[in-house]
Amino acid sequence: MRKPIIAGNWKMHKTVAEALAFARAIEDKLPDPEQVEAVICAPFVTLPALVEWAKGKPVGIGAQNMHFEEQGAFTGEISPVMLKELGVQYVILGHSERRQYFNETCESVNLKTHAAHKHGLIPIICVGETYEEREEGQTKEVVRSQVIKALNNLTAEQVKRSVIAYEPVWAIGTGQTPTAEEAGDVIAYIRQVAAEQFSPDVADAIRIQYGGSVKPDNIGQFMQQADIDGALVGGASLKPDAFLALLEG
Ligand code: G2H
Repeated sequence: MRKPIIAGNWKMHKTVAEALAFARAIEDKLPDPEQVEAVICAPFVTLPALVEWAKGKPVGIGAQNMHFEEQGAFTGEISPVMLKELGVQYVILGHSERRQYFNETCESVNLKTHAAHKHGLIPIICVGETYEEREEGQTKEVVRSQVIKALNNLTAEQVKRSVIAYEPVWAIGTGQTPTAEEAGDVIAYIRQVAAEQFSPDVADAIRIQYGGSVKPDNIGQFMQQADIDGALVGGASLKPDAFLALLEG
């Protein structure tokens, strides 16, 4: 049985003070970690305070990006070693905003995925088609290519510990979503790709989230799909009550 994983992606929102105010508002209401894995992926500068706050609480803390090198002349970058030292457990890789605005490629996502596993971080690997690709009927082809490249040369055990987030680019922050059935169909296809690339056993184990305009009032329909193991949520994860409602599914 795959445990659902609900991750908030705060993007470039919240100062340290705002992050801690959010944390205090949810800390007594977090759900049973046996039922759902709760994760907050926050801006780098808030991570030390959030990791400290989260100690002993049923919530994990993640970053939203990192470099694949351990150190070096990469001005402005953060390495997996630095995240690990802080006690960060997860890292979002290949979010479409990074692919679109910061030249993230399938190759760099693969290097980062290897680096995450080397340092014991759980990668949340984002894939998804643009509006034009969907209109041209290329969704599965695009997603297949992104998944195969991201997981290239990982071990079966590493893939099993990875999380994939299927986020159609046209659904991000727009209020538009595919139907739950459409999202479930693409996610079942991603599982099939993982079975071909690795094994049915690996495909059964890897958790695959849906992301893109998920809100408390639509998460339930996505979670009812057999192949959807959770959600990566942006805007709706910024308010404590909404985040708690998302964790309830
Ligand atoms: C997609 C998602 C979070 P939102 O980027 O990863 O954002 O829920 O605001 O569409």
